[in-house]
Amino acid sequence: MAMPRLITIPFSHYCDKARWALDRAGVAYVEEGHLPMFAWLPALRAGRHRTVPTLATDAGAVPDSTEILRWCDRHGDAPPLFPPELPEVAELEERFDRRWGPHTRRLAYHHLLPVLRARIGGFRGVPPRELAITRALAPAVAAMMRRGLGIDEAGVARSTERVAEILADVDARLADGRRYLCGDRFTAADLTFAALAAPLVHPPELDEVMPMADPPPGLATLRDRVRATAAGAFALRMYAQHRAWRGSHRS
Ligand SMILES: N[C@@H](CCC(=O)N[C@@H](CS)C(=O)NCC(=O)O)C(=O)O
Repeated sequence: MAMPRLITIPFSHYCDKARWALDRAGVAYVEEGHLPMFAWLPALRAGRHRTVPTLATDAGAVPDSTEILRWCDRHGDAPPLFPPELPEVAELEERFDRRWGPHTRRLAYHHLLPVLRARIGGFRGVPPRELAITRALAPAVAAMMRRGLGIDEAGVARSTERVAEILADVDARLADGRRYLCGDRFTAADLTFAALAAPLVHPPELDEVMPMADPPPGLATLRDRVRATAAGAFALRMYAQHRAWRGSHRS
């Protein structure tokens, strides 16, 4: 069997969700990183979706992060991310995918796009040509991303509300002292919540793929506010305790 190929935008939180599951499952894979928009073609070529992550395998493409987690349960050697006896895990995972990930991303890009040109660089594994083109066309790229991600006043206000809502839900869930969102073991719910929190909590484990040592001031303030919640601290703890890097992308 040829080694699976994971097509990514290296700093995308949905991509780290997939990479985390593959690393945890002990699956060897090669990562092929691209910048936003440049990832469309390779993703479409591998599967029929233009979004990343897309996992290209001998048996076909797995073009969605949740499907990649399920693929890891079938092909990996770690305890299942979706234990059959915990149907609640799939519900929570789906909720975080739809109501958390898009909003953490929108708020982070809202702060990052105005300084896009200065932030392009240091992404391991991205073709230098894509970096050069994105840097040269930074204002146009930022405008396209703003349109694509709905980054305007109304969008930012809606995402601010959604983020507060999910943080409050997760705070409430953790209030009884449980170690994980669905009880006493790590599942897809924990992995998905933490990975999709990354644009706002900046886990140090992602320094190489999502360099955030020096975020713009507005994002630093937001990061500090989110880290101060029980849910934000929980996301950082999931990274610290469960994010072992193993894939062949770590050259
Ligand atoms: N539901 C998808 C969402 C993935 C997603 O939104 N990927 C973004 C990068 S963070 C993407 O590829 N966007 C490109 C596009 O929408 O054209 C998943 O879970 O894999």
